[in-house]
Amino acid sequence: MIKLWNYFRSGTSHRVRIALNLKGVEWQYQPLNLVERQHKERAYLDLNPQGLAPAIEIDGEILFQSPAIIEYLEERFPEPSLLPDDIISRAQVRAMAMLIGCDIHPLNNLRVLNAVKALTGQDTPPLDWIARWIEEGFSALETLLARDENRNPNICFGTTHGLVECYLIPQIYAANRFKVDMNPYPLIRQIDQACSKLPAFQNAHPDVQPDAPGQ
Ligand SMILES: N[C@@H](CCC(=O)N[C@@H](CS)C(=O)NCC(=O)O)C(=O)O
Repeated sequence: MIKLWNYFRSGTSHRVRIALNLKGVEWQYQPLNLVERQHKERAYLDLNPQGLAPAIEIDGEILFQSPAIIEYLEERFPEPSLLPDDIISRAQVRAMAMLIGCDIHPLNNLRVLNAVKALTGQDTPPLDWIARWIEEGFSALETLLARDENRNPNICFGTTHGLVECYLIPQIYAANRFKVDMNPYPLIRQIDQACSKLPAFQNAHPDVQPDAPGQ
């Protein structure tokens, strides 16, 4: 059985949960409490020396880094594919996903937010810092979505949910959590609405994970 060490509210964990669910594979939840710093405990560092969520046990191996995990899932379980068929479209889809995975998420990660708080002397989340990177990335994504005349309006690219949604939906969750104004992004909001009706996304949602408050 596939095991995923993850935390309900972690965006990178949420990505992998969506990818696993879109692939329709069974997996087991291994909670890793980031607030209690379980990701820095010896037992987890033995699995992932980087001490970040998530990590996955699959085919007798331990993998970490969510992009590497998702690429592995794509190759290991090719159907349904998270990527379009032709190589230019694949590169375009990866660019949309990386716009979030490389250029929004890392700047708003827990340890970066803690560093910003320490540098500024603030003891609350630096909301303007968080919004700045989300707004910059979402503006670019909204432009790409608007330019694409061939996509289904409920989907980021083409006609099936895939890699971009794995990255986008957790980033929207974070944007809402940190009260970022989503009004300027109607195309992104429509995709979010559409995904929220599908079991693969519903079952990956932070609020329904076993380690979420109230579960
Ligand atoms: N590039 C890594 C980033 C992993 C990452 O930053 N995970 C966050 C949770 S979303 C984490 O473990 N943060 C704990 C910390 O910053 O101390 C990936 O995509 O897996």
